[in-house]
Amino acid sequence: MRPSFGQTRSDIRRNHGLLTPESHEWITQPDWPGAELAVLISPDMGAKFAMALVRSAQGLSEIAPAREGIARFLFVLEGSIETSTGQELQPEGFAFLPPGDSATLNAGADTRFVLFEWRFLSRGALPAAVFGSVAEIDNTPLRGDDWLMVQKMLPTDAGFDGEFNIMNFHPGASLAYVETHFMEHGLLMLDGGGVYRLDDRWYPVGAGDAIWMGPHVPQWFGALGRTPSRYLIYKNYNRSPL
Ligand code: UGY
Ligand code: MN
Repeated sequence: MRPSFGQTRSDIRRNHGLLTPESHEWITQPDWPGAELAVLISPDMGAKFAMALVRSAQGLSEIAPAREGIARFLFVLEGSIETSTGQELQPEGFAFLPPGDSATLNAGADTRFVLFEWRFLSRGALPAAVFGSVAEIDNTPLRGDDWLMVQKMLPTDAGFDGEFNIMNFHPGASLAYVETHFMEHGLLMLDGGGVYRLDDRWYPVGAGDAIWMGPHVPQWFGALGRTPSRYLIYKNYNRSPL
């Protein structure tokens, strides 16, 4: 598609959005010196969380913790991030930082990562920070189907108010049914591609595309091609609808 003719695959609707690379708007922010951010999902569109791509050519130093009450999840795409608490994240490394976590962030040159931020819903004691790497996380079949494997990056206990998973699709695999649920999603395609059904639309998607799925939006994915497809997906889990 030729962006120069005013076209894009990005499509923002009432209850979902597809955000494709050719329409990213890279901005600077006063509290992110050295970084450029493409904020793909934000409460302005109806979401209850924010999701951004962050890139830094020359590296980042001492990025301040999130604002009061806000949790962060970071997922490294390229380069490296180091926290002031001594954790180092390489590509496919991730960090969950609960509200109040005092770690500052540093990044090496040519780093790209995904940043999620949301107002944390605590049930008593806040969970501790979590650090890990996708390669170390168990891959388990979803509903017994080993063509669709899930890696859960965060512990599943009730102290967490959301989950961050990697969904791994064998070529030709699909979600078993069209899901509708009150929980939201923020998604980044990591590899491969296929067709994503959102509400009453079917979108061709590939690596680098991001999706917002609002509450109750009918959703389904079918993986196409000869290589596996993978996506990173957030879900505001462990919540009551009321
Ligand atoms: O966990 C989920 O709700 C997930 N299966 N949804 C999705 O991939 N769109
Ligand atoms: Mn879902």
